[in-house]
Amino acid sequence: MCKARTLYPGLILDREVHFSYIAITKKPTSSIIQEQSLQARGVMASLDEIRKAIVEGDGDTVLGLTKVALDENVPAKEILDNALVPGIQKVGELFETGEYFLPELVMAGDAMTRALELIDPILGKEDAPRIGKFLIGTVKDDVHDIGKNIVVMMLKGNGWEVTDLGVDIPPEEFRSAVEKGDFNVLGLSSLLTMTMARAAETIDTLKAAGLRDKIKIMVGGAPVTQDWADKVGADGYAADAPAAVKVAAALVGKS
Ligand code: B12
Repeated sequence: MCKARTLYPGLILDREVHFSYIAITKKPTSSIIQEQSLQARGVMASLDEIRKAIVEGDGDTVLGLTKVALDENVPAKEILDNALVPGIQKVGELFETGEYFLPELVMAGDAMTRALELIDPILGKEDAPRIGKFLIGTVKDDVHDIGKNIVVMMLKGNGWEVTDLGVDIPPEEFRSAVEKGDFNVLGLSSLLTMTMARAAETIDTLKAAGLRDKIKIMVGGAPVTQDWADKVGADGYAADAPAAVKVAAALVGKS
């Protein structure tokens, strides 16, 4: 099905890399439309190869192929939505079914992070006017940041100015940033059931400091639900980055 063809002999990677025309069968309709449009523009880089390299935890290949795709003018958003995110989601499934262990997670996470660093500045330039200022971080005791970074990139790509505090951020640091800045929305990311409580503590800290009304608060991360968001008094919840963009816009009256 895939007609393999070497395009960039000068590209140095640590394993043999071949590029394929994108197969347009056995795929969801949206993906087919997407890839047909890529073909129409003569783009050869295979999003599927990038996805597979994420699953294999092969950071050098992910980086090399992502660079090629960008050189071929594939929009950063398409690389994110159709290669990087599906790749890391597959890794999560393999971990949950016991086929992958921690080392594979670390390698895939690292590969994903390297690609995100590459496309981040480009995503910020690809879109829309400024909507507002968004402050975000992963809560204390939690170092997961892949999902948060995707949220950040999609917000930037949709006109937000984003300040990312990073991971393992204590409530006090969020409080200080909210106090000093003029942010419209605060996003709290928690990936562990245990660290959801840290998000709730952060909201309480803002309340205690009299800052709760200064900012809208969104919570997210795999274990977080709308019910829980309501329970802890957040203004918004989103299950993924596209939804986060919509909810954030609605919170500042720009939906
Ligand atoms: C990659 C990964 C890691 C990597 C993280 C690398 C990194 N830089 O982030 C490493 C190897 C470091 C890691 C470590 C650990 N992990 Co881990 N990890 C994962 C894994 C496989 C994928 C997470 C991920 O990136 N998903 C892909 C992204 C795109 O999805 P996402 O994070 O959910 O983000 C999306 C949404 O949630 C939302 N979102 C995210 N943040 C926000 C914020 C806001 C404001 C909004 C609105 C939306 C939003 O939008 C995002 C984009 O669409 C998950 C399994 C899974 N299926 O989630 C386990 C998982 C989260 N890890 C788990 C565990 C247990 C751990 C460890 C404790 C393992 C250990 N024994 O040491 C440590 C904890 C370290 C710590 N203190 O934080 C468990 C958590 C169980 C639980 N419910 O508590 C999971 C669920 C695996 C499992 N099934 O057991 N992990």
